[in-house]
Amino acid sequence: MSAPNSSYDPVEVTPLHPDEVARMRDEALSAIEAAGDLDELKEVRLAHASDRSPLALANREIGALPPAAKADAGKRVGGARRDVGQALKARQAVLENERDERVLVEERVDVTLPWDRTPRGARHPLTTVAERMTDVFVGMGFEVAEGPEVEAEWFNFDALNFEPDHPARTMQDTFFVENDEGGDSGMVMRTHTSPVQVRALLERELPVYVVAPGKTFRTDELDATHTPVFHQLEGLVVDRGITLAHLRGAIDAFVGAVFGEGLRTRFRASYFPFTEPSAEVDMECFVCRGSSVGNPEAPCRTCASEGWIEIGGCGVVNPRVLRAAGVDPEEYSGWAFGLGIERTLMFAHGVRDMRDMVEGDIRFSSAFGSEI
Ligand code: FA5
Repeated sequence: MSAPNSSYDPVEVTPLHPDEVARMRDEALSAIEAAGDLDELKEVRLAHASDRSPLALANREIGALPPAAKADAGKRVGGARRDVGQALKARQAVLENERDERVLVEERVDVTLPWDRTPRGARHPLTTVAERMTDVFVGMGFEVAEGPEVEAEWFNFDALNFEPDHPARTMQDTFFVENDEGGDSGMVMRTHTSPVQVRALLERELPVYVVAPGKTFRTDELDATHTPVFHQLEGLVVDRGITLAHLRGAIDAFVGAVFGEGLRTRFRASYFPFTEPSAEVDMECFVCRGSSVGNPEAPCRTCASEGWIEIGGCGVVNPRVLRAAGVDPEEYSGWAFGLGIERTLMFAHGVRDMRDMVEGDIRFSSAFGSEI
């Protein structure tokens, strides 16, 4: 191995010549100063401060110098690289600052601009009325029960004491559900919420105090007072010592809460296979309070001058229904009611035509406010 070349002059090594080092440094500093944004500065950093930059390559030459020359050359190149590093750092800070200020201006959000240009939706009044009706009974201690809309014929009819030839089972009233082969599936679109009575009795411990709001289906034509898809609120109480007087009290409380205090109610004898005795529930017309009856001078559109408005059906639960649900009618008795929710909405808010409720015109819902 030969001895180090002691006559080696670093000044003669071109990249280490003071003028050359100064030139590389000045070139780097002016490139840094000229960088207009952070991307350009990144390019400059690569060109003048990376491992392949002229100053880095010059630095490598120092290793081959004789020891005596290393310190001087190292100081020169190291000083130049330090100047470049500091200049890069300073320029980086300036450019980042400029970028932040630009972003603040370009991405400015004017919080004073109107934010609700899209009209707010409104819940359908049927939903809010159904909830209000339900709440009245929940306030009295009732629980909310549910059942399926596609219901077994047994729950919809048989368990409720509908004879196999009952007219309500025929195609005029009921949407029957076909099986995959197009035959009888034993399922129907429930024609009322009364099947929930049987489900509640089978699923719950006695006593039972439940209300069941829900969708029901009948093959009725859509007209001003009927729709094929409508809603009912079912009520059921089964306990010891229950009488019609309790039913009357619950209905009066409901009418008072939804239509106004002090309105009278009456039961008109009727027939449902699942209640005995059965009745239609009427309430006093809350518009004319009966003053239009026999008074052609002041007719009432709400009750057609009859003084009374029908709001649903009710009755004492037929012992056959209790037996079908495994309840001993000797020990327990009960009553049930079914109120039409569309009818309640019509009367409570003066909606004249049921078709308005189903056509989905947002202006109809909006008229009731955006109650949520
Ligand atoms: C029934 O559906 C019985 N399940 C009610 C019942 C329950 C009686 C518990 C006894 C005990 P009805 O078919 O009368 O009864 O219907 C009850 C209410 O539903 C009607 O008063 C009416 O408000 C509403 N309703 C019936 N058919 C339609 C229809 N096509 N469109 C809108 N509302 C209807």
